[in-house]
Amino acid sequence: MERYWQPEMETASRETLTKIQSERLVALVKRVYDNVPLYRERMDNAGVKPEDIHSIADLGKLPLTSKQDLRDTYPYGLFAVPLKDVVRLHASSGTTGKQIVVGYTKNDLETWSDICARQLTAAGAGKDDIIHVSYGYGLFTGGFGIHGGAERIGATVVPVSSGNTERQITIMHDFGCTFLCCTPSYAMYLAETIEKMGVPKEEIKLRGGIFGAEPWTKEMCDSLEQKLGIKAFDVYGLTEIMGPGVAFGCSEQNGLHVNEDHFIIECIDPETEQPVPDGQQGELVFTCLTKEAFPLVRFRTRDIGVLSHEACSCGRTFVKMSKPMGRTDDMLIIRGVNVFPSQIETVLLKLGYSPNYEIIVDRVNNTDTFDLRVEMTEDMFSDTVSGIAKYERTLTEALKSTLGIGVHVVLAPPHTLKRSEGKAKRVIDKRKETGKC
Ligand code: DLL
Repeated sequence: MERYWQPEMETASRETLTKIQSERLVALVKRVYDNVPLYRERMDNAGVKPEDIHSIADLGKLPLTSKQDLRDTYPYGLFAVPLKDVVRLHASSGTTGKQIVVGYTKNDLETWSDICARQLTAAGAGKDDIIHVSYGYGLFTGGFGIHGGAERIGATVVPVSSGNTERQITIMHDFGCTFLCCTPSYAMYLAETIEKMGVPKEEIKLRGGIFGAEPWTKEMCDSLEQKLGIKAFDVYGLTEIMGPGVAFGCSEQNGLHVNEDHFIIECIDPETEQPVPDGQQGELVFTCLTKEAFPLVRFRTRDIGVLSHEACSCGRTFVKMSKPMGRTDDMLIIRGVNVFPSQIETVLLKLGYSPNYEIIVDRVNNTDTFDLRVEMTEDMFSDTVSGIAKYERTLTEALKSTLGIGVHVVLAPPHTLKRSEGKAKRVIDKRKETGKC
């Protein structure tokens, strides 16, 4: 049976949602025009005044905002309230450039806890649950975000944060944790470590998990459910917009509901910047309707997804976005072919490999090289040399038929590739490191 945290919003009619979004958009545009010089300047340049925005139908009149705008205004240039009203700062990791800083007022933190409470409730968590949070606590939004939601629903929160994997298992076992929140790659590592430590599966009380912060496939979800004996739910978010909870998975386990009373989502063609229809892939763009400290307008996420307004069996009316298949900047172009790491993960899991892999791309004599290091399972590893060569051939062929491009596969012994305690780093693009592209 599906439960809701705020049913009046989560199941509101499209008409009500449109009305709420329109009212909030009008107020937002006025707020940013009055308080954020960059927005005022952009709107003036585009010849748009706050009075021109009457409803969400006018959204397209507003200029788009990019990650570069956030970097250019570092650290506080896009804040819409004085710093004295900001009660918390978080920041992005800065792995793809200069880090960006985001702020929250007291009300913003309340909203954040509510949307994470919706997520946890949709996953079936409640007061009686003991929630093990292994997302990093700190400037990363994962730990504190989910933590706020877990406290809001009255659950018992175990703020373990990331790292020290064996200790995490001991805590999970001894404290009787029933829900796990971390990246899917770390959940996989935890599952592997439970097995390695010889902890009997029935002594681990987990029944659900909320995983996100990185792309993960349906196959990875099935595998996690089976290994940990849980129901696994997706959660999507990004530092710039709020952190975890911007969109959340429900009992249908197919797509993520966007919290539309707080965020407007658009899906655009990244080249033409025009909206694409439901069902068609595009770049996701978010507008923060209610945020006070750091409200972004039409922020280009670079995440690629698909929207659907079809009715969901869980009863929620919020639009659904597909699992983001990656970011435009995660997409590799190898010998002219577009390759997403998630396509490789799907093939690996279908063929029974573990989701531990490394993609290494380089350019030698003006030609791209494409290597994939994959760990064998224990069973594969104990096979004969010719048996292993056969696995290698089968995998190479399957990848070629999915990706449309040849890849050099190297099978590594089990447990030899580096595990991640947060977001997994799957790609080593030496062309970028050496300035060859
Ligand atoms: O990863 C916030 C978060 C924390 C989300 C915990 C979910 C759980 P950033 O570090 O700013 O914030 O990274 C945001 O991660 O633009 C996506 O590319 C990716 N991402 C986040 N969730 C998912 C997901 C947090 N469920 C970036 N599936 C986003 C695929 C995801 N990619």
